[in-house]
Amino acid sequence: MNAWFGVKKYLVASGFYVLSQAVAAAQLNATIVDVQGAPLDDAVVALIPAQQPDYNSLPTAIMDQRQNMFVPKVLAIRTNTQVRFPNSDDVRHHVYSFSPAKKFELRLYHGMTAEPVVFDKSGTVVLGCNIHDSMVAYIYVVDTPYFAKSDASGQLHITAPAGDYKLQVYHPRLSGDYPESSLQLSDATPSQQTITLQPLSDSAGDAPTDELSTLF
Ligand SMILES: [Cu+2]
Repeated sequence: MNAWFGVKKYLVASGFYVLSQAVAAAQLNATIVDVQGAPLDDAVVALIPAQQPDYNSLPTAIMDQRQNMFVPKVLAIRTNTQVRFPNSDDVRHHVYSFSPAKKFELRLYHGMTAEPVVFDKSGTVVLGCNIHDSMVAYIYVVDTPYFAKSDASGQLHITAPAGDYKLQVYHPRLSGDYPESSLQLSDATPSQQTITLQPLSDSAGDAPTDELSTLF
C-alpha cells in the first residue's frame, strides 16, 4: 500500500476530528444558593457568547394567567422571542410593564385574545396586572440561546459550544445587578459552579402599581 496515501488518509481523518472537536458541546452545571447555602429556584443563568449564533426559528413562549397569578412567575427568553399571554381565568386581567426593556399593556381581556408581544431588548421586564395588585411576574430577556432556570433544588444545566462566555445571573429577590463574570466552557469536563446570590430581599416585591396610578 502506498505510504503517502496512508498519511493523507490520516490527515483528512484528523482534520475532521479537529472540526468536530471545535463545535463539541460543553456543559455548565450550576447550583444557585443563598448565603445560608439554601437552594434557590427561579434563578436564571445566561451564557453570553462573543458572537450570537444565528436566529433560526424561535419558539413562542407562554406567560399564562391562572387563579390570579402569572404562570410561570419567572420566564427566561432569548431576545426577539414572541410571548403569548393567555388568560385562563374567568375574570379579566390587564397586563402591563413599565420596564425600560419593554413597555406595553394588554388591556382587559380573557382567553387567547391578546396579541403576542415580541421582546426585542435584553433586560428585566416586570409584569403587573392593573386589576390585581398581587399579580407579579418577571421576564428575563437575554442575548443568547444558552440559558436556564434553576429548579426547586437550585440546580440548572446549560449545554453550549465550548468557548468563552460572559455569565449573567438574575433572580426576582436579588437586590441590584449580579456582577457579570467570565466563564470558559471546555468540552473535556462539565463546569461545576455554585453561585451564591446576595443580598436577597424577603419577597420579590409587588408590581409597580404606583407608576401605573400616575399614568391613569
Ligand atoms: Cu388581573
